[in-house]
Amino acid sequence: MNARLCCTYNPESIKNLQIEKTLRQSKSSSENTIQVLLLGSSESGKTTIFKQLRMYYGRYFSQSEKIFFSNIIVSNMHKVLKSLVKICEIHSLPLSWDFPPELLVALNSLQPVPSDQKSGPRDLFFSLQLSKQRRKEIGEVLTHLISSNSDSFQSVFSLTHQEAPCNLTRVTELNRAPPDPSKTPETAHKQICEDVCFHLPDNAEYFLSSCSRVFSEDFSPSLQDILNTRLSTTGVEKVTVREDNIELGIVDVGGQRGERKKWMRVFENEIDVVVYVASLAEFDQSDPEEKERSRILASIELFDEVINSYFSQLPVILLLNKKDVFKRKIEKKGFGKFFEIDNDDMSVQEAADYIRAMYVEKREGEGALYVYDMEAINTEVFGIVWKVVKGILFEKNLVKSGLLNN
Ligand SMILES: Nc1nc2c(ncn2[C@@H]2O[C@H](COP(=O)(O)OP(=O)(O)O)[C@@H](O)[C@H]2O)c(=O)[nH]1
Ligand SMILES: [Mg+2]
Repeated sequence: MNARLCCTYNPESIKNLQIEKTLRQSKSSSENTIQVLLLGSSESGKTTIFKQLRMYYGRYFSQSEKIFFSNIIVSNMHKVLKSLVKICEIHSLPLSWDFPPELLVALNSLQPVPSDQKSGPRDLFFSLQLSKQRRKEIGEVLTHLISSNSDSFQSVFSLTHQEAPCNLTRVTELNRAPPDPSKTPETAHKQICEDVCFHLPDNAEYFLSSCSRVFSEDFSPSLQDILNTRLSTTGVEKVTVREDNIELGIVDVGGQRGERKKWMRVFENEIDVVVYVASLAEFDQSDPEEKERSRILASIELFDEVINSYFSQLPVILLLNKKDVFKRKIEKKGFGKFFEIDNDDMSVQEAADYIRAMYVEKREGEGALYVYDMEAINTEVFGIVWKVVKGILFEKNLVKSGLLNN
């Protein structure tokens, strides 16, 4: 089965094959290994956790990785500004395009990657080999755009739920009962896309307030900058660490919904524990891959598949991530109305528990389920949660080597 599926691993098939081989070898060569698979829908925070893990075990980022991330940050900032401009347009907030002539050329050169260029990370708008000069030009354009529109951009961040860049009635409807996508007429679909999906990336405020620093001559990304970057994962990444004579292999996968299912089959027999990462903060969004579906229900459905079919025998650790964004959203927008709950005074923890229950009730299989709230962006919180998770993983290793009963 693996050999057949490998054909689809393009463009990273060789690397992926090597990782699979390593997974199988480490599995057979030692009982003192635990293979952990990070799963979850896109943007839930898997790669952020993967980065934190690297650092936790002293695998710091090299100079060339820092250069790579500093370019991703430029791309992320560009994306943030595009979303901000779009939201301003939707809400008729004034926008100034009054650029000094010397900046106009640079502004006009900020073109997206042509849509027919399918290979490579799709959300990169700039070459990863940004020259100093190019970086400077982009910096001047983005800085000018931000400073001349700061009032409107600030208004976007402080929009209340009535004006928020999502259609409340529509999201509530999606959260209650997702319609059959095949029955959605094209026009309605278009309408939903326009209404529901303009949410700002989670790193918007962070990078917007870091603009002058990011474009300074001697910028080198800090750990916090790297954790805030967003680059959709293609293929598989694996890190292997050793602690207390136990080898932990942690695998981060990426890709679209269809791809994820293939990966799950590939890893079915190789993995000991699944860590499912779910974003608490997506309750007010539609699914970016299928705009006519609720994003949170799509994640719960994927979780259902993971724990009740592909990995039904395995222990699953559910990490409810992005508690910080969740808290901010609830304070601004409330929670109950998104699920037609009569009480719109729910505390942050009550709301988190409500989402937790939606996931937990999917549990049918025999394997254990552990659930923790998480803030992957926060190294201190990550450290606390990881210690608990590690305890579970190490206990599983004892079970595997026959020292404990399951
Ligand atoms: N504020 C905040 N942002 C987060 C958190 N976890 C992840 N992110 C951000 O969410 C975006 C998507 O995260 P990523 O790890 O790439 O998601 P993946 O697709 O599941 O790998 C990135 O910009 C991260 O910096 C969190 O707990 N809080
Ligand atoms: Mg990822």
